[in-house]
Amino acid sequence: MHDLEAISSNFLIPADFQSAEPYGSGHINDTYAVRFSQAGTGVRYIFQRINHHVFPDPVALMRNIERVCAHSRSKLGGLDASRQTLTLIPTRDLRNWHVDGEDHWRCYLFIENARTYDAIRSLDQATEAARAFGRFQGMLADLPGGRLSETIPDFHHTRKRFENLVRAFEADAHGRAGAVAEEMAFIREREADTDIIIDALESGRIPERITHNDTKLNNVMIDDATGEGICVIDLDTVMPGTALNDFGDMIRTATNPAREDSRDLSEIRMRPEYFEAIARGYLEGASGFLTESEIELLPVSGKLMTLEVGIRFLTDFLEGDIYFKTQRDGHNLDRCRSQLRLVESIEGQMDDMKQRLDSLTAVF
Ligand code: ADP
Ligand code: GN1
Ligand code: MG
Repeated sequence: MHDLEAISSNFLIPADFQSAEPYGSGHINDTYAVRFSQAGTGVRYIFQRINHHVFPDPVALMRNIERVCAHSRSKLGGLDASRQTLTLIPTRDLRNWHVDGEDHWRCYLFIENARTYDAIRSLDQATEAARAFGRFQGMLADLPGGRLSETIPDFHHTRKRFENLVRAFEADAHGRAGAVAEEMAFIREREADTDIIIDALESGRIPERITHNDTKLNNVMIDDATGEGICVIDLDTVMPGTALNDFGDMIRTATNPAREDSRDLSEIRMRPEYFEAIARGYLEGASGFLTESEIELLPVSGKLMTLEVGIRFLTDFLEGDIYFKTQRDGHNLDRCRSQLRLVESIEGQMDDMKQRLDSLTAVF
């Protein structure tokens, strides 16, 4: 726990500190909900310490976020913009982040009366989340000011993720390789899949776009009253990418009824009606900018993103749990196993997904 009273005193918040608590279930940053009294009324702000092991250049990252927030705000107009896009609170020296030794801190308005979900609850929620991510991509299509910085190079280079896994397995620095033979075999059988998106991008078959790159369900805030997907959050990885990574990660996180780290593999599955709900929302939100080649690859993208994240969880398990936050022994291995189970489930339903997508694209 950090001293949030001291940290928050560096930001231009005209209110009195009351309390702070760790918040949310993100795997990367340290997030706190901090409560203040503002002229007698309780208000909350979100404070985040940027994980500088994961993001080696926090200043470049914050410059990206400044541009993305300002552009989204200009697109939304005045009406309710502070609920539909993240709003950075400046520091007393008028920057959008505070440096404390090695740490970089930022502060956002707390979006109240809305929440994120770690596991999907309904078909409507899936459509709403996907629509929000689709709209977000649409808003950023004409972002001025040149290419965004790559906050993590090769973030979705699935082939390189595979190679890192093989290296970690061979090095076996923590003596865990013996426990993962089955998982390694499963992933090696699918090695060729790791090239599909990268090849499509490099050959020019699909375009580079500004994408979110971390479209898991709990990175979109859902309004408590209306159920609408109101605000896309967790903007650290907004950078050049492909629409397929964004769509695929929604399939990974919003078709499966179970949580990402569930140990009960029997409850893990891709539900095709949820695939359809996500595709509908995304196609509506992305309002016609997707190319035919992108649409063709949508069904397989869910499998590829799930495989990629499974590879990353297994790599981290082998490397001693240094990247993703963990709450128990074997947590990353449990997460990997659930992802691989989901890959299998998706593989068994490719035809069903394609048919559903065909019926939808006939309408759009
Ligand atoms: P991480 O990169 O660690 O995943 P996130 O930026 O996703 O961090 O934040 C973690 C959680 O904090 C989110 O899932 C969400 O529940 C909550 N959160 C983040 N930003 C806000 C905000 N501006 N208002 C309300 N809740 C927020
Ligand atoms: C991390 O930050 P969070 O929890 O939203 C990770 C994603 C993974 C995800 C798996 C910067 O997302 O890439 O897909 O965990 N973010 C980063 O749950 O690595
Ligand atoms: Mg997050």
